[in-house]
Amino acid sequence: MKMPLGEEKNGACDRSIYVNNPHLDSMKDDILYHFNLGTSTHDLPAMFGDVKFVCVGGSPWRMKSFTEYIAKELGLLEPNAEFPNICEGTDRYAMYKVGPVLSVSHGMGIPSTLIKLLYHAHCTDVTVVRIGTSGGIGLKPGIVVVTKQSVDSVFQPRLEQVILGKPVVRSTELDAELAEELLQSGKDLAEFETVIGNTMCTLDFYEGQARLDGAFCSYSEEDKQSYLAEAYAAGVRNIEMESSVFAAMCKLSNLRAAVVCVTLLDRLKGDQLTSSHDILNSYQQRPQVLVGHYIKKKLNAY
Ligand code: R2B
Ligand code: URA
Repeated sequence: MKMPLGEEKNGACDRSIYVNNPHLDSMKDDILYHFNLGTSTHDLPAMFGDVKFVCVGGSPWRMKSFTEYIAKELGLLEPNAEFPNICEGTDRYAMYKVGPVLSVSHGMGIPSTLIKLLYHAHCTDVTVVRIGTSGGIGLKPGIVVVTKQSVDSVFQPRLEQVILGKPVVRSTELDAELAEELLQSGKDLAEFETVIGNTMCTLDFYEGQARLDGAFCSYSEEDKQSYLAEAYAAGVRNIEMESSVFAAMCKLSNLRAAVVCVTLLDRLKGDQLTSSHDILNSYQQRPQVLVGHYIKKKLNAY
């Protein structure tokens, strides 16, 4: 569905995907360059039209392993099944599909191209979940945080983006009902602790997250602790780097969206990721297990 030019609201109660770009109408084909896909080279509705759940995360490995996991959970794992990377031919993204679940790695940052893909594929009633990693505040490592609100570095639920040199502020509001359902999935599973809280999204891993171990640092341990205490008081329970742009884009596109990130360390106790790779890998699987449980429950309810 196309929105009238200049309108950025989504008060929609239908479940189609919105784009807001009048120029798209005059394009004979749309090359989704970053995915190595396009509207004239690929039959996007046939390839993706049945997608109901999209899971996005930073690492290609994690998103492939999520696809294998969800295939098993949904009983869609054929013997010797291979899941080819749909974006083969570009190393920017990895994308896998099994049944109605699309799994996409985005590296650092989020592709708005994904929204165009879902739009061109005429998808409806899609739920998008970012599954990721984060630094916790006052939480033991390994706890899964379902985001209530994605907030900026002054704890406001907004994203400022510069368009044609002018700042545009967008809401980063997420779907409250979906967040509660995901929290419930975590509780049903009872395999690890799951909490709900605000997630602070930053542009930088070091100074942006009040770390003392970056290339640059102009503040003290006390300054760091008092900033993190302020964040905690504002309801922030974890920090990562993609939720705000993810939330803002999903809201503009009428996509039901959530963010589920595991904490890899407690930032009140340190800045370096000192746990072993095996431990970190096992933590990273927790959001996958939680979201897998949620998807299975939803599909069984259809
Ligand atoms: C979480 O982890 C990454 C940084 O290590 C970043 O992509 C994020 O949001
Ligand atoms: N990802 C982040 O952005 N910050 C952390 O501290 C850990 C993972």
